[in-house]
This record gives sequence, C-alpha cells and structure tokens, in this order.
Amino acid sequence: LPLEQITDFDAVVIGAGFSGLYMLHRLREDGFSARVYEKGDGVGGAWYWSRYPGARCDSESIYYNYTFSEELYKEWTWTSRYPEQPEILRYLNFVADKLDLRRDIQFNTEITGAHYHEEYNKWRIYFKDGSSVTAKYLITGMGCISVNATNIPNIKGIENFEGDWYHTGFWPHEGVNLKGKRVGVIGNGSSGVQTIPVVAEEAGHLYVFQRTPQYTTPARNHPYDPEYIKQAKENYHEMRKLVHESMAGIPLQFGEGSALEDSPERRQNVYETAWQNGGVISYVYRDLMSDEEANETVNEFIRSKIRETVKHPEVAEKLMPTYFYGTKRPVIDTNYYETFNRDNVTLIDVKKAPIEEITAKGVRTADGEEYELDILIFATGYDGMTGPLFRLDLRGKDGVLLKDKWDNGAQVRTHHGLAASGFPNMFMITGPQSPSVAGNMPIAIEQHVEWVSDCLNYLREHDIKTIEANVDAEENWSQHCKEVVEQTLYMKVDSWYTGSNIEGKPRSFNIYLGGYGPYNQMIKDMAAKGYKGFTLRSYSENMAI
Ligand code: NA7
Repeated sequence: LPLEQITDFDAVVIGAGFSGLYMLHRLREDGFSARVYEKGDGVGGAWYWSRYPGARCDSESIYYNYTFSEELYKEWTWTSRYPEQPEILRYLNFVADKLDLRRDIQFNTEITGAHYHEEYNKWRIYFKDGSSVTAKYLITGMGCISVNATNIPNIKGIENFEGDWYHTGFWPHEGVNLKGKRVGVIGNGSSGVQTIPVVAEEAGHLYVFQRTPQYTTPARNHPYDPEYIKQAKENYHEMRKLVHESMAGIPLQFGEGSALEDSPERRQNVYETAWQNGGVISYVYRDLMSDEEANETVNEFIRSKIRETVKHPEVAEKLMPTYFYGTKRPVIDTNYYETFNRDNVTLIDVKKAPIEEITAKGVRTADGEEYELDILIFATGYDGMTGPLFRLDLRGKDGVLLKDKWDNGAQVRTHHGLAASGFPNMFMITGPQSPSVAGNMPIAIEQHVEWVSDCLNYLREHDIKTIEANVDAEENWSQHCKEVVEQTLYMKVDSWYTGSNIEGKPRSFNIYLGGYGPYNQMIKDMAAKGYKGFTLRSYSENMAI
C-alpha cells in the first residue's frame, strides 16, 4: 500500500525531536513499520520552537549529539563550545537527511490523545482533525518540556495588552524586531538568563521582572579549536563509552571531597578555577547538592561574584539569590549579571511588589508603578515532566487516563521511567522518574531508545503480544526515586523540577538522581533478566486477534 493509505503501524512515535528521530531510525532498521507525528513543520522538537534571542544549549556541543553512529559523529562539526539554537536545528536536520527519516514523519500533525484497546491489543492514536490511526506500540517522545506545555502565568489583563507578547518556547519563526523597543522580560530561569543580555543589546529599554534571583555561572563560550574537534572525533569510541557510563551524560569528573573539609582559601581556589573554566560548578565537591552548609559555601562564592560584577550595590543586592545553588536547574550565562550595569536595563523585584495586572500599556506592580512596554516576553518556563503527557488524552486499560492514574502528578508511578502499569505496549522516552534532565539529554534519550528497541526485538523474537509494567515494580521504583531525592536538597526549593512553578500542580519530584551510568546498567540488567518487573503475555483472553 502507498504510505498514505497505511493506517496501522507497528509503532507510532509522538514528536520529531531528538527522541523521535532516533527512535524512528531504530524501528526502521529493525524492520518495524513506524510513523512519527510532529506538530511542527520540521524536525527539532524543543529546538524547533525555542527560537528566542540567545537560545543556546547549556551542554557542551561535542556531547550534545547522538553518539550511536560513528559516521554521524564524524561527519558533523560543531562550531563552538555551547551550540546555539539554529546550529542544533541544523544538526537535527542533517541527521534527518542523512538517515532519510522524513519519509516516515508526518509534519503539521498534532496528536491529541491515544487509547489502548485491550480487545484488539492496539493503540488508537487521535489527531486534532478527528482522524486516527492504530499501532501495536505507542512511544512518547515529547520530552520533559514541550511546546504543548508552556507555562504562561495567569496574570490578570493579558488580553488588554496593546503591545505584542511572546513565550520563549514558542517564538515566531520570522523573529521579532526589538530594535529600540520598550521590552519586558518576566522570568530569569535558563531561558530568561540567556535572552536578557541579548535583548538588552537591541531593545531601547529592557525591564526585567524578577521574582527569584538566580545563581548563574559564566558559560565561557568560545569557538572550537579545529584541533580539539579533531581529537574529539578521534576519541569517538572512548567518548561514547564514557558519556553512557557517566553520572550526567558528560565525561565530567565529580569532586570526591567535601566542601567543608577544605580550607576557605583552598575552596575559594577550587570555585575560582571552576568559574574561570566556565559551566555549571555544582559538581566540584561531592556534598554541594546534599548538605546545606556545604551548599552555602558555593552560594556565598557566587554572591561575591555578583557584588564584584554589578556596579550599583542596590541592584547587586536585588540580584542576590538565597536558595540552594543547583537545586533549580543550574544556569550558565554570557554577560547576565553584567547586563544590569547597562543604562537601558531596569531590574524590578516582583517578589517585593508582585505583578498585579497587565494593562493596555504594560505591566503594573503592587506598588502602583506601571511599566510601559511595546513587547512583553514570558520566559516563564514549562509544566515539565508530567505536563507534556498530561496534555494528551492518554488512556490505558479500561479507559483510565494517565493523569488520573498518577493523581494529577501527586502519585507518579513508573517502571524506571520507561513504562506504567495499565498502559501495555506504551513506552516513554525520558519519561518521569528517569534520569532525563539530571544531565545531558541526548545521552539519556539514546539509553531509552536503545532499551525500547532491544525490547521490541525481544518481544518479536519470543512472539509476545503485550508487555506491561507490574504494579509492585513501579511502586518499588517510585520509592527508590524518592529515597534518592530525599538525600539531596532538591525538594527544599521551589522549581519546575518539583512542579511548584505551576499553580495547583502537586509537589512531586520525578527525576531519578542516581546517575545516567548506574541507571543504564539497571535497565540493561532488567532486560537481561527477561524484563524483570514486567508481565509479558503471548496472548490475552480478551484479545480478538
Ligand atoms: P524556568 O527555569 O522554569 O524559569 C521560569 C522563570 O519564570 C523563573 O525565573 C520563574 O521565577 C519565573 N516565573 C514563572 N512564573 C512567574 C510569575 N507568575 N511571575 C514572575 N516570574 C515568574 O523556565 P526556563 O524556560 O527558563 O527553563 C526551562 C528549561 O528549559 C530549563 O531548565 C532547561 O532545561 C531548558 P521563580 O523562580 O518561579 O520565582
């Protein structure tokens, strides 16, 4: 049959980002019929949508890519230490072309839901236009943050604003002319910290509405030396092994000592070296993420850098973070604190005087000030982890909605973040309770895609019709995830990791913090033991086929 007439697939994959592209490749290589559905008109996922000024990845380029193919790795050459959004998008297009993936991706197609039908042992996948297809396996590849789950705070009056407003994760492809404009940015997470210095250079005046001051460390981005790239390519095999065995998907040596055991002088030296090298610095001691006192040493170091950098003591004071460094997604920057020395930048503390209303002219805060704006940018993040899944009408056995099974996020239960009981033949790539955003995502994605691919081959070889996570296995895993996070400071802070950025979202931490390498070993062992914790059935009494 011509492809457009085929409506039943071995596997349907949601989304054509890093996850969907690799998953499709593996499915096809293994001889499964597969189709990826993608809302956008091109590949790239988050990197397709997040085109805001300054958008860049915080993982180093030479690790922020697929490692499964030596040929792909060697053929692509990154230009700088941290890849900017257009370059990542070019990379993913290069991969899609090279592997000839587009012929099995249907673009401009939004999936609204998927229902499992036990009697047929099929997933039926629904689209926005009301049509549907069926598949034996459903694989979600929307990632932990998605354009479908952007967070636009519910601030009174947005509909009255006469200027233009945008969200960083859903940026017009033709760009936005900021030249000479009065621009407001709400939010200073990873996106805000990246966009603020770039917007400041173009805008007539920039107003930064800050609720929680942010720790950020210099990225020290720079063009790559060709010799460095040459070596990276020569070390391909070693690199692939290292990143997959590492804690966070990058070959970084974690400090083994305690921050509290070093003398203040030596500690200062350690932090200063890390600061000069650039990038996140939470790894330099083993206890920075687990001990409040140890954590405070790095906080004080970064605060001293803010004092040094920002000229006006009053502005510097407003920029001083007090939470535990690293417990919100650690941010790296290019000229963030420096930007507040510019004459055309005003920092507004909206913790002190919260935003009360968006008016026709701009933003009004509780102290009665009104900031007149032409453009308002929401850098306010996402309903992460569960958000992309909950936006879909995802129903397992007996029509149970995933959102209900997980009690709106209060009771997330997965088997290693890969699968959930009651949802047979459904797999999640970087699902909740997997290591995912605790490191360098493409590596986490490869671990999952390779596991799912091996699993599907196993099922086919053994003539198994359904695979389903067991309730006790997901109970154990969820408990384990909880125990690991309880040894850290993460739950003590409000962040999108804990879900506390979304009004009404239950506080719950759904990232496995035990490390990429150990996790990968666990899921491989699980498979080697005949898919421990899963029920595999070669038939079902209810099945019509
Ligand atoms: P984040 O990291 O969730 O940051 C969102 C920012 O927006 C953060 O500073 C929030 O302040 C702020 N925010 C959210 N709602 C409001 C309201 N109502 N008023 C004022 N300020 C608000 O999102 P990003 O897009 O930067 O990054 C998301 C991920 O993308 C990132 O971690 C990477 O993995 C890629 P708060 O701290 O909550 O006070």
